[in-house]
Amino acid sequence: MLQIRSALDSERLDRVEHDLREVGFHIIENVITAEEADEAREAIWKFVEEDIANGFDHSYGDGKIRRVWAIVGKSPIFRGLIQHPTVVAVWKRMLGEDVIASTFTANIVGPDAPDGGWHIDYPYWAMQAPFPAGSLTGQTVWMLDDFTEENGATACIPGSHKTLRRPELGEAEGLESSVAVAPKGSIMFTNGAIWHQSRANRTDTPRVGLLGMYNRSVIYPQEDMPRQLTDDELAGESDVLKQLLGRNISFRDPDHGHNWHRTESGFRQV
Ligand SMILES: O=C(O)CCC(=O)C(=O)O
Ligand SMILES: [Fe+2]
Repeated sequence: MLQIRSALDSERLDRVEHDLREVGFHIIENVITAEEADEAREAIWKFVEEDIANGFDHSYGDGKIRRVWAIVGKSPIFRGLIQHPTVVAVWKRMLGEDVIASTFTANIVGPDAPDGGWHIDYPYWAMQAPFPAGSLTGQTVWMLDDFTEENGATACIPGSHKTLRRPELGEAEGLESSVAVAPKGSIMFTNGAIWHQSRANRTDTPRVGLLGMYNRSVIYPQEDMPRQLTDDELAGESDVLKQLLGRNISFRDPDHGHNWHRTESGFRQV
């Protein structure tokens, strides 16, 4: 089981915030132990096998990069990681106390995979530029393998989030990038607007990462987070997890919300 050792002290949190605003990313090493990373990695491989058996296999990048969706409902390990205090502290600071999760998936960059392509993350890729300044969303890259120069680590272009737009085709190629090299169990936080990609994997071993995105609470999540756990499954879970899954947004609650709902007999306000 996941051992929570320490959350961040306020000095480190200040540094993370500074880097996310000014540089666009920040790495914290060894947030979980190598053994915990191994356990999570093994669980992901089980899901891959299940996805293949069920016909839900999602791959791209010449079929060599593989995605596992909706992992939070699939194992208590990921219910723990999505609400890890270090992660929640960072995103509460950047995105508000009422932050929600937007998507939590695994991304597996297999042997000989090409680079993933320079991009920005949701909701920016769904938005017209210029993007609003200030953070709408942030990415959490959990490294379940050592990330190296050779095995498909994530690369970012420092400062590119400040352009408040997506890269033009080919534009990022000539720019200096920074590769997230760190031991398994580490996290890279990124500003969701930064230009980034997974690099090509030139080794014979898959590189497994988890991607946890967090949004300001008014932004519709990328995955259907509220329904990843049933009411029964969620009953014994923490308030933080309920919040992250968007189960505590009172104005959206169909029974107690303040917005208008369509019913058989017209619209009503509840
Ligand atoms: O797995 C990675 O290194 C990054 C992938 C990524 O940026 C994404 O899927 O949005
Ligand atoms: Fe991305």
